[in-house]
Formats: sequence, structure tokens, C-alpha cells
Amino acid sequence: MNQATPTAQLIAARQPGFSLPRELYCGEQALRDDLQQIWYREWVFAVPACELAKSGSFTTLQLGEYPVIIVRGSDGRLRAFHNICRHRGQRLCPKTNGNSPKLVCPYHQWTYDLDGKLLYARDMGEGFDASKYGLKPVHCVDIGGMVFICVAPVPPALPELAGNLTRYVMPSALADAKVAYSSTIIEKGNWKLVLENNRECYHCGGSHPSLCRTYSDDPLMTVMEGPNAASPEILTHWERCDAANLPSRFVNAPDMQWRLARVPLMDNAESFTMSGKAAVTRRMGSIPWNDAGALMFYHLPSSWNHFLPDHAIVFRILPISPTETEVTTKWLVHKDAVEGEDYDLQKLTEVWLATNDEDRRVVEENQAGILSPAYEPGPYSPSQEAGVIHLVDWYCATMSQRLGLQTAAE
Ligand code: 3BY
Ligand code: FES
Ligand code: FE
Repeated sequence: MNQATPTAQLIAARQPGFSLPRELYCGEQALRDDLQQIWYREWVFAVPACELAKSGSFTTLQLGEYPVIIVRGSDGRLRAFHNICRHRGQRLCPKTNGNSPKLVCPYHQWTYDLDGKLLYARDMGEGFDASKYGLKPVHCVDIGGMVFICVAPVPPALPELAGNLTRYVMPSALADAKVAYSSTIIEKGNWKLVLENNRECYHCGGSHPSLCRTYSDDPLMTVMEGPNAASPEILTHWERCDAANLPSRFVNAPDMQWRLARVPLMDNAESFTMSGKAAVTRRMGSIPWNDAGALMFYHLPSSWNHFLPDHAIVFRILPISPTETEVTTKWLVHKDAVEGEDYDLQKLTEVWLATNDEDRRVVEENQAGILSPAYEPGPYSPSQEAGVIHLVDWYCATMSQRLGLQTAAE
């Protein structure tokens, strides 16, 4: 019999429908377990592919203990590698983004091709076999313009997600987009608190004055029951989208690891702007109307996204420490849209920059309260926080299964 680990015990003892025990939101061991069992085993959204448009374009990220680099090869393919030199382990590329015809280690200049092959290593003596020292690969896929990586030896199967995501984002033509703006902030909160906050709009009325101009905080907007079960307003929207062949109906993984749905904005608003009007005059892709709403795509553990007719906003989170999470937001527009002519950067970004900062504050206050020994798990609202319940159930089921323990609820 396996001895249950402390994390497994906490999960087994948790009360379904309630927030998690304190230790899972702040403990070092809990984060180590989260990294091992979730972040190092799942596909993690990294970047939109349009950010790596040319041969030699690269981006780097830190996934837990793993520095990773993603680069487009001269053959046009995207590849990911462990961002560490095979000589003595230097981090190969310290920059977040750039373009380079070769990957050159800054320490002793070992030089790698864009496909990871070691091309050049000075004075390594006779018999040195460069073919043994290529960069170590990381799994990498581009699904409809969204790049995911997985550091596990064998990544989880993708077909369900890949087929649906490709179909739903196709009308946004992400291959013809560019990044108009990128923001990275560190929230002083556990990654699960960042996600919990994102999965409900119970807090929206009290926290998000600018987002609430266009985004309804009706919980039925956030949680739908299926492709034919939603509020009358959403069903009407889906019928209109069906007629235009615009994939819109709610579709999800059975365990809610991902979900997709296109929902209308309030009062036929076009975009997440202060005025509700489109922020970009040049629409992305082939979405037929300005008021087609937002295609929402959630994927655990790392991402949520809104694809609007005029622009898209992609979000990525990465855990930094038990009580710190990096949140990166990118605004995508049509690649030919010109700043100052087709869009005003401030109008494009102001609502979500403000919303992110408001969310940062609530997450940090949530973490501060949970750090108190007086904290005890509290009940989620079944109607308002159903999305949070799904998230926490997915987390507990995944963790307990992988830590080798059945919970009372299963
Ligand atoms: O970003 C989201 O996913 C939405 C908007 C505000 C809260 N959340 C449900
Ligand atoms: Fe990279 Fe020496 S560690 S060249
Ligand atoms: Fe929020």
C-alpha cells in the first residue's frame, strides 16, 4: 500500500463544494506536487503562433523548474527545447523574445541549429561526437495558431481538444494576426487562486467597473450546461451563429479541462472597450458581424482566452512560487492593422489592463487572508461559482488519481 502523501491526504479530506485547505494554497510541498502531477504532465499554453512568424523567431518561458525555448525552424516548423546548453548546462537563451539564425550559448559559444542540432563546439578534442549533444526536445503543438508545450516524456492525447479548438478559432484566422501589445504581471497568489478568480463573475460587479460595461456578470454567461442548454439570450446568439456557420455552441472536455463557447456581449456591444465599440476597424479573420460576441476558450491549467471579431486576448499563467503567479496577456489584431490608424493602443488595452490589475488585487487579498491560521475552507455558491467547483473538482480528481489515492467523493 502506498503511504498517502500530505498533499494526497489534504485532497482526500477536503470537503467538495468548499474552497481548498490552506496548505494547498501556500505550501512548498503542495506546489512541488502541483508541478509534478499537473504542470509537468499536461499541455501548457505557451504563446500565440503568430508571435513566432519567421524562421529564427523564438520565445522562452519558465515552466516551474524548466526553462523552455520555442523556435521556428528554417523549415517553418515550430519546435520547443529545454533552454539549456548541453555543454555545462548554461541557460541558452536568457531573452524572452527575439530572432536569431542560430542558437548560440553565451558561455562558451556552443552553437545550435534552429532544429536543435549542435553545429559547432570549439576545441572539444578528437572523438567528440556533436550528434550526441543536440538540444533536448520538449513536445510542442500548434493548434489553430495556439502553441502548447508539454515537458512530460509522453504527453496526453490531444484529438478532442485539437479538433474542436481548430474549428472554433478558424474564423479568427490567428495565422494572419500579430501581437499588438503584451503585458506580464506577477500576482502574489497561488496559481489556483488566480484560476478560481477567473472562473466566476460573482466578484465582477464589485471589482470590474470597466469590464462590466460590456461583459455580463450573469453566471449563465460563464457556465453553460451543453450545446443546447444555456440562457435564452445565448441560445438565440448560437442560432444566429449557426446560420452563419460560425462555431459557437458550448463544447467541453467531460472533466472540464477545457471548454469553448461564443457568448454575446451586453447590449450588442462589439468589443471589450469603454464605449463597447470595436477597438480595431480592420476585423480579424472572417467573423461576419461586429457584434458576434466573444469566443471563450479555457484550458487547464494555464489559459483563458477571448476571441472577438476585432481582436483577441490570450492569457497565460505560470506558477512562480507557492504564493506567486505570472500572468501574461497578449492582444492580437490583424497583421495589417496599423496602430494609430486602425486602432488606438490605449482604447484596445485599457479595459483588460484595468481588469487584470483589479483581479491581481482581489487575488492578493484572497491569498493574504488564506495565509492566516484562522482561515478555513468556505462554501462556493452553486449558481455563481459552478465554474470554480468544476476547476477545483478537476484539480482534486487529477491530483488524487496521480498521487494514487481515491477520494471519498469518487
Ligand atoms: O476572463 C474571463 O474569463 C471572465 C471575465 C471576467 C470573469 N471571467 C468569468
Ligand atoms: Fe554552453 Fe559552455 S555551457 S557553451
Ligand atoms: Fe475578475
